[in-house]
Parts: sequence; structure tokens; C-alpha cells
Amino acid sequence: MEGSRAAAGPAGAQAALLDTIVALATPPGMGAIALVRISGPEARAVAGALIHGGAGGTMAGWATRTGQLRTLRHPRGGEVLDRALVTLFRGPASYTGEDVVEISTHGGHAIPATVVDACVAAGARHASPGEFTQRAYLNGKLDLTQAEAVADLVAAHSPKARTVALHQLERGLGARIAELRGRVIGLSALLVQHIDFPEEDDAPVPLERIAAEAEAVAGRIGRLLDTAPAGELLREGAVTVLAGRPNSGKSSLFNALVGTERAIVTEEAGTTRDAIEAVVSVGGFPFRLVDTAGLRSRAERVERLGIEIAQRYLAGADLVLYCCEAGAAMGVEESEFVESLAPPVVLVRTKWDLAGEGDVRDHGEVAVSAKTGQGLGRLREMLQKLVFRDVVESRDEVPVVTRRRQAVLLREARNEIAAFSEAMAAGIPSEVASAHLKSVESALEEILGVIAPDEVLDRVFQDFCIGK
Ligand SMILES: Nc1nc2c(ncn2[C@@H]2O[C@H](COP(=O)(O)OP(=O)(O)O)[C@@H](O)[C@H]2O)c(=O)[nH]1
Ligand SMILES: [Mg+2]
Repeated sequence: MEGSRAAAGPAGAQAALLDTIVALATPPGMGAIALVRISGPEARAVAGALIHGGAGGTMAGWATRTGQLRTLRHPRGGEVLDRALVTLFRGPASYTGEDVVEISTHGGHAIPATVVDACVAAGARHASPGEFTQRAYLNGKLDLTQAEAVADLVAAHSPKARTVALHQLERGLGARIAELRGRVIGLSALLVQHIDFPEEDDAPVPLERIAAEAEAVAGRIGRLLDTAPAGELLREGAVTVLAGRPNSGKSSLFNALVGTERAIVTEEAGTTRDAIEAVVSVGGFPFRLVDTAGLRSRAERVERLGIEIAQRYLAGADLVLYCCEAGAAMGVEESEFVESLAPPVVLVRTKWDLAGEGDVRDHGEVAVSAKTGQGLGRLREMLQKLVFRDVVESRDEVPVVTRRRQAVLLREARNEIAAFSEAMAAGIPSEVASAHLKSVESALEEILGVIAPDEVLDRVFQDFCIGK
């Protein structure tokens, strides 16, 4: 265990590894089973105190990863707490890399909390959010992108977000970054050779080779960065705002996409009540649909044009679905308004079932009927492609950058590798140019968490739940 700690993590954070932590890993409340998790050097002593009612015992003869049914007692007083399945995972072959004991107690409000309290009485400390995963990272079990994937996996609310998080947990992104880091280190080595034999005509390392390799690395970083906008939306959901005149079919379309009668559809213009948002999975990708229903204040409308749009969502919108009846013509002012919108706009011709065949002409439009379902498939396809194209197209060949943290550092790496290439092309001394390579290397290392300041770690782990 000691040896593997060297793999990652700043030295300061390791002081925190000396104590033993406990947390309820399952959500509190009614349920058949709850899981209490203990990790740290004293994990076996803490669990042993419950198993033996405080009489000591450190699970010495216990087989690793084998559940045993035991009566748990309070370490002080010996009161029976529960009969529970206890599993020991001996470090370093555990989630955190330390000794871990998992206790599956009966669920509900009373028992799990009592068992956690008993563990604290036996010497454990309440874990903070993400602390188990943080220990896994500090012990070199996970790199930082994998730790982030753990949080993403728990939070995933669409199939694609789940797939991408799983891929990242399997080190899809981490391995790619590590590979790039290796190539940058190789590039630095080439440069050293070049510096050592600068004058030779048939220098062992022609400058073209260095330039070509730098360009290749830049290309790889660029391809990763291309996935970042879609990758972030994959976690958050693409905010998709419905807009259009009253009665243009917005709420009906919203319902058709959501697949339930959630939005209030009304025959009377402008009588719908509440602002409404729903996360829908379109082809596995998350979209946060916002219907203008319930614009209580008229200020939310573009009054002069009689257009309903949730203005307060507009600034954060990734997409606008502008609804206009298939038979109706759009006025100049309305078209101008649509063109003035900042996010990409899909012009949706609604109520297709009421329109004649010839009524939908424009190739940029998509005609749908919320009533019959006609055209909805095409609209769904269009939405996916518009927002998540880079992820759809790259399939699994390129890992997806899902966090701003990763994207910011990748951008830094891309700028530095470009600066390196420029410096070399401009004939700036290689020793000077090589500083840029060092910067590329540290940016990539920070993504992996090989080097990571405490505040970066705090930020990564703060949105974890307790017990993860
Ligand atoms: N035939 C037909 N009627 C529709 C369709 N979509 C909406 N409507 C009708 O058009 C009216 C206004 O729809 P609504 O969704 O409330 O429009 P909103 O004011 O833009 O939200 C209602 O009477 C709906 O039943 C459609 O695809 N086909
Ligand atoms: Mg409506």
C-alpha cells in the first residue's frame, strides 16, 4: 500500500489518510438493505469492535471479499444493533486501496445510523463527501479523470451520459491523456538530442521530425477538445427552449417529446400556467426542454410580435425550437426575430397533419405533427446531430471530455504545443522552446491528477455524495 501511494496525489493530502472513515453509502430512508462503509488503517479494528461488542478483535482470520453474517453490538455496553452481512476487503485490493469493511445492515432510518454511530464510538470519523474516492485517487487506484467519472456515473440521467462516464471510469480519457503525455516526454527527449548535436548536417534528429510529431500531438489534443462542448452538455443536458406564437403548438410538441401529458395544452391562447422544464432522453442524449407555458408576466413575451418565449432561459439556451404552423406563412418581422436569436434555431413546422403536402418547402425546416407523431423521428435525429454531433460521430474512437476542468487544461496544452511549434519554426533556441513542452506536460499531468493542487482536489470532490 505504501508503495502505490507514490503513484499520485500531493504529499500534503496524504496526512488525511492516517485516520479511519465511516459513512452510510446508501441513501438514508426506507429500503431493504443499507450499506455502511469503513475505510482506513483501523477499519478492521472498528468493525471488530462491533462484531465482538467492544471486546477487541481485528478480524484476523477473515478471508478477504467474503461476506459473513454477524451480530453487531455496540462497542460500549454491548447492546445488540443488528444482524448484518460483514465483508472485509483487505488493502490494497479494495476500492480505496486501504482496508475496507462493508456492513450490509437492515435498511430504514434507525439501524444504519446507529451502526455508523457505533463505528464512530469505536474510533472512526464521519467521512466527508467523496472521501472514499479521494482516498482511491490518493492511493493511486484511480486517476483524477476516473474519480470525476465516478461522480458523473452517479449523476448520469441519460444512457449516453452513463456510457461515457463508464468509458471514462475504464480510463478511456485517462489513458489517452497519459499516452499524449508520453509522446510529449518523447518529444522533449528528441529535442535534447537535437540540442546536443545542433551543427551536424545529418543530425540524428531532423527538425522536420520534431515538427511533425508536435503537429501530431496538437492534432490529437484538438480532437479531444472538439468533444468538450458536447461532453459538458452530456452531463448537464442541452437547454432547448420552445418559442413561437400562442397556439403554434409548442406545448403539444413539448408533450410529444416528453411522452407524457405534462405540459398544459389549451385551446385558448395564452392561458397556460406554469413555466415548465423536463429532461428528455433523445436517442440517449439528455435535453432539458423548456416550454413557455405559464408566462405569468407579459414581459416574458416578445409583446410587439406576439411571440412567446421564456426570455430568462434564452441566455443559457443551447437550442431554440421555433414553432410555426405548417400552413402558415412567417412574417418578415417574425423571421427577423428568429434570425436575431443567439442560440442555433430549428424551425419546426407544426400541425403537419392539418397541412397539405406542398406546404413544407424549406430544407432547413422540419415538419412535425404532435397529434400523429409524423416527423418527430426526424426532429429527434436533428436535435441529436445539432447538439451532440461530435460525440455521435466520434463514437468510441475518441474519449469524451466531460468537464470544464479537463477542457481548460487541454486548451492550455494545445496553446503551449502551438507556441512550441511556432518557436521552433522561428528559429528560437531549442532550450527556450522546450519550456513550452514542459508546460504541455504539466497541463496533461494536472488533468490526470499526477500533480494537483489541493484546491483542485477540493473542487473535484465537493460535488460527490457522502459514502462515495
Ligand atoms: N391537428 C393538430 N393539432 C395540434 C397539433 N399540435 C397542437 N395542436 C392544437 O393546437 C392548439 C394549440 O396547441 P398548444 O400546444 O397549446 O400551442 P401553444 O400555445 O404554442 O403551446 C391546441 O388545440 C392543440 O390541440 C398537431 O400536431 N395537430
Ligand atoms: Mg402552450
